[in-house]
Amino acid sequence: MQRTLVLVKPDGVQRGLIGQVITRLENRGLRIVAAKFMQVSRELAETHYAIHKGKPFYDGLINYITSAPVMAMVWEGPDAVAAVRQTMGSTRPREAAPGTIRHDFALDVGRNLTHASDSPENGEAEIALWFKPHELVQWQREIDRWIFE
Ligand code: D4T
Repeated sequence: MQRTLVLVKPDGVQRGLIGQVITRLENRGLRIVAAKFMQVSRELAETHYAIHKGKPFYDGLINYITSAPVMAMVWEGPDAVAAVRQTMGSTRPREAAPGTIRHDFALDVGRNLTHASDSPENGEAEIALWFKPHELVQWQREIDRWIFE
């Protein structure tokens, strides 16, 4: 079972889309492992987006993610990283496939609603950055055997 970090970014929270994002991930069959509603510090934002430091959009990205609260979550499932990114759609919402969250709810890359880890390794690193081990809940759903082969 693979795990991935999901953020509903400030625009998603302000627009009342937390529930829609959770519903789509639940509908897909993914299982929630952790969630917290939080204001992102500059320090956390800069660590999370360290790879983008120096890029033209970096300052805007840090200001955006720290501008209002986010919903941070961990989800798991088979190939969860790829599955969640598929459900989110392309980083640039106007290139995202119809039916994906970013296609259906967004237009601009700087207001693309969600974040999802882009590899299993980054997923584990991001989960460790955003959550303490005791915040991750290990559990089974009654319905798991009808979703996980
Ligand atoms: P996140 O990390 O937010 O899930 O986005 P992606 O993983 O889908 O895409 P990314 O790391 O390439 O970009 C991180 C973040 O930067 C914003 N961004 C990106 C931007 O504002 N302008 C740009 O040109 C790019 C490439 C959007 C997402």
